[in-house]
Amino acid sequence: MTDITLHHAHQTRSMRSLWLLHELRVPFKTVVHAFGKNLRSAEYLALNPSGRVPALEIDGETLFETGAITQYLCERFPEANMGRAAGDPERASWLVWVHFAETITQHCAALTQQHVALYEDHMRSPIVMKLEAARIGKCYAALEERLQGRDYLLDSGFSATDVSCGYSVYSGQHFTKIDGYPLLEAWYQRVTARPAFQASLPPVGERLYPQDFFEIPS
Ligand SMILES: N[C@@H](CCC(=O)N[C@@H](CS)C(=O)NCC(=O)O)C(=O)O
Repeated sequence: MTDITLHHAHQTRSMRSLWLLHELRVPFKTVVHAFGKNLRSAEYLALNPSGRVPALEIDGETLFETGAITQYLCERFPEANMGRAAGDPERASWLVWVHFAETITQHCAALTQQHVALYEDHMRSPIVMKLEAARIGKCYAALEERLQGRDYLLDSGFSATDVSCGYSVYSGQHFTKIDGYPLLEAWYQRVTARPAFQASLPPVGERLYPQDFFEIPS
């Protein structure tokens, strides 16, 4: 049996890998880290040299970067049909939407920094907040466009693209609402109703984000 350990912090990008592991229905262990200085310990830096989550240990190898973890796991466990292998007609689209997820999340990360890490009002920049929120909006518009005539990001149905971007929209919703994007909203309801997504949510009282939505100052 494959030995898999995911290093995770609640509501962070590692939720993307956690959700995918649940979709793949493979046995794995989870080590939950507090989102803080322990990610800079020598022990953790040996797993992920930038001190970030996730890190994935699998049969003696250690991976970091959610995009790489997604590709690796989908190739390793093809039975769940989460990936589209080289040669598949949807391979290019699969790669694009798996990695587009990070374009969205870089803005979420900037906003998380502003709202969660820079907790004193005078440390925050309303200009940065507005800019980053508007840039998430552009990404939502791209997803809305892609979802024209589709229930999922690929024509062939649910895949790791929906997991990767689904997590991004989950984190983006703390800063920018999706109600102006009807297809995106319907897709988000569809993908987050999945038991694998529900199983990747934090337990009550263990959230990274202290609230559901952060208003951007006007
Ligand atoms: N591109 C990386 C980004 C990983 C990343 O930045 N993770 C954040 C959580 S969302 C983190 O661990 N931040 C901790 C820190 O910056 O100290 C990936 O997709 O895995």
